[in-house]
Amino acid sequence: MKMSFRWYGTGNDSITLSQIRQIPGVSEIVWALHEKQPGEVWEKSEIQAVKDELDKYGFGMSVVESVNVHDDIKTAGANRDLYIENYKQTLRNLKDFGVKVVCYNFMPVFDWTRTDLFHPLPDGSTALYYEKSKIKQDPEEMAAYILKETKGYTMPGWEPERLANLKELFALYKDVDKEKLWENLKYFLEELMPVCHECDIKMAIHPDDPPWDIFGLPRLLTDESAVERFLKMVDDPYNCLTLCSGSLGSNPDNNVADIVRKHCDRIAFAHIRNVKHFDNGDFSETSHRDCDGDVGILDIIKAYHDGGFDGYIRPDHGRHIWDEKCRPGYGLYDRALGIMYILGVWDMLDKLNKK
Ligand code: DNO
Ligand code: MN
Repeated sequence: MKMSFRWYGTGNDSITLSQIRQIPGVSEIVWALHEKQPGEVWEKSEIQAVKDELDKYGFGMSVVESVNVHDDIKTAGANRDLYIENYKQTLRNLKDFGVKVVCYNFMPVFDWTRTDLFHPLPDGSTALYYEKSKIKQDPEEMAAYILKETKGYTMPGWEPERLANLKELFALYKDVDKEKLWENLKYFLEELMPVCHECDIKMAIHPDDPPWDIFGLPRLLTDESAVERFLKMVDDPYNCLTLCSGSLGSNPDNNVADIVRKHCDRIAFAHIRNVKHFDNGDFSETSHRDCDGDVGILDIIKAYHDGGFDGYIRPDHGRHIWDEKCRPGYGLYDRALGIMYILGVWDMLDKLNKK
């Protein structure tokens, strides 16, 4: 297992690489060229600039999160083949810098969705929160709500520029039902697989978050049967998962540890996050400690350990604690605590196994 930490880049993140270096056990930075639009080629000179920064602190750059997928690829739009060619070129460029895993998602229009980015918890910290009753079925109304509630912060996919074109974005998906979306995902991956083999880069899809349809848009990667369908659909060792315990774990019916036990060899990247469920389907993100949430963090870590997981792992979102001002879910302190929790469990399992 290789421990990593997501970092948004100098000037784009409140956290510095020298701070991250002081968290025990982190060898890799999970990075991206965040200013790139979906469909654009990531140029070698731009990747080199990130490498130069990471090199100063001895960090690897093996995992990219995310190379976002253009809506034309998701909808089989007019320029899909052009954007797939660009994606292939990006993979070839990333290969030269030792990238081994590319995380992406295939959610229509939006990336993850919450109704509150700084929801107060009883201990005085705040966390990302999803309240079903606050989801407005009309996306325009939802966009206005999000812009007001998020107070200048954005969730990925919810950037004001995108929200301004919401009608056009929804129009692109009007004939794309779940089956069509599966077909488009298959087409995309079958095109990429030969390049993944050539470059030794695994494509690792992130599950949908929350793992159910919202705003009438279909979502695919929502439960164990969908994960199985996905892995069989393109049955290739380079077609992998970013298994996010918090995303799948927001649905109480999903048993994430079971998925790890069954598919450990196809998980290239593990996101560890805990979530607390409420009876009405609302959920709150919590600390990584097992008893603070409901996803079964200890079982999940044990399943990775038992499976001999040698991929990349990172704490996913954390709470906002100790008055930290940071990107929603991506502060330094609670994610560092999460790392120490994960490593504590992992080291103990190592030790017990050696006896
Ligand atoms: C939430 C995060 C996501 C993830 C993207 C991947 O769980 O891990 O924002 O980065 O969905 O494309
Ligand atoms: Mn995640």
